[in-house]
Amino acid sequence: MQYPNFTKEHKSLMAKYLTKEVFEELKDLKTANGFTLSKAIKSGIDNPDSGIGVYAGDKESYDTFGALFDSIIQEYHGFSKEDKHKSNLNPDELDAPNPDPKDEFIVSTRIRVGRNLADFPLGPAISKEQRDEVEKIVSSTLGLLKGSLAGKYYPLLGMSEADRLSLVEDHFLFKAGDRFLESAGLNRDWPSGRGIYHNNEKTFLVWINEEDELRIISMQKGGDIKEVFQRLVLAISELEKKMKFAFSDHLGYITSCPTNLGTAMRASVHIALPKLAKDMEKFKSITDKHHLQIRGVHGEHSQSEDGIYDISNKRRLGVTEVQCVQDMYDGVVELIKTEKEVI
Ligand code: ADP
Ligand code: CIR
Repeated sequence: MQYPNFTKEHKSLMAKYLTKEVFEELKDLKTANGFTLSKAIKSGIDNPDSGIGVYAGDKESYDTFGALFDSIIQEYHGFSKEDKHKSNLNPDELDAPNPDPKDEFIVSTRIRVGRNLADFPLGPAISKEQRDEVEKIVSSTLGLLKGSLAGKYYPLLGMSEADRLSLVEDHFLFKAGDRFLESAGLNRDWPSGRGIYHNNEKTFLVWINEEDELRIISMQKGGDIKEVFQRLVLAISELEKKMKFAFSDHLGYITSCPTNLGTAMRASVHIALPKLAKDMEKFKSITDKHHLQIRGVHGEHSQSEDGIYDISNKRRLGVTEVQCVQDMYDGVVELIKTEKEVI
């Protein structure tokens, strides 16, 4: 493998930190699952507009290719090689009374975590047989859930195109054909092994074998952020009794994209801020202060519609789950206050 031909358009953290020296050190290394540097960086090379540009094939990738991953993790999360991740999933420690009880601004709230099974490679290095096995293990385990978490698994294989599109449009299901995931090898054998589990109300959902083997999701209309967190915590604790997830004391929950390490949590609201949207500088100064990210309403790399934005925590590693949600909550309170003040 030759040193990549980076252009001016390659702006990812991978392009920034893959110096010739780092490349020479890592170019011939391979993990036990056969994952290599060239597989790890392919997405960032194929997609010059990547922000991160790198994926891991297994937990071992974070050690083997540490000379690259550590710098990216340090810059994105402000988390050093010596730091240890901390967890706190106690909803009693979250201070989050509904910031919008009249439903004037917040359309919906969603909190998700990524998880991967400890005994399998991550999606970029998994084989079709292993992926199908993960689907079987996870969907049958979900089938054991009771009460408010009880639901049904809908595999993508055999789902009508109309049903799939309506689940995507209504924000319940992942999109197909994401070019970043495509280059990372995460769309191989599509749609086999992929699917969605949900309860009847679609307030508790699990995506199987998208970017991570599980995305555990709690969501509902309105701004009762604490209720959404409580449901998620219940689901995580029930699933942890039945499955062993990939985890390290240093990096927390192991995910295929380094931005998701640690809590693997993204807590978001869809919120209407049409006035603030006309002053992006002010908007961004508030989101930056609270460590938040702005996305469009159809997920990452989408545009906003009708002044409605997806606002979520940016920090996930080295902060607890409660802090991730608190970051989002505190920022949303300030955004609503400012939106009301703008004439
Ligand atoms: P992820 O949350 O896994 O990082 P995306 O940014 O791609 O992934 O979002 C996945 C889906 O979740 C998209 O359809 C998006 O519109 C939806 N979504 C995210 N936040 C909310 C929210 N607060 N309310 C409703 N849907 C949401
Ligand atoms: C990029 O580098 O822009 C894409 N690979 C996405 C990175 C962040 N995505 C994420 O949180 N999963």
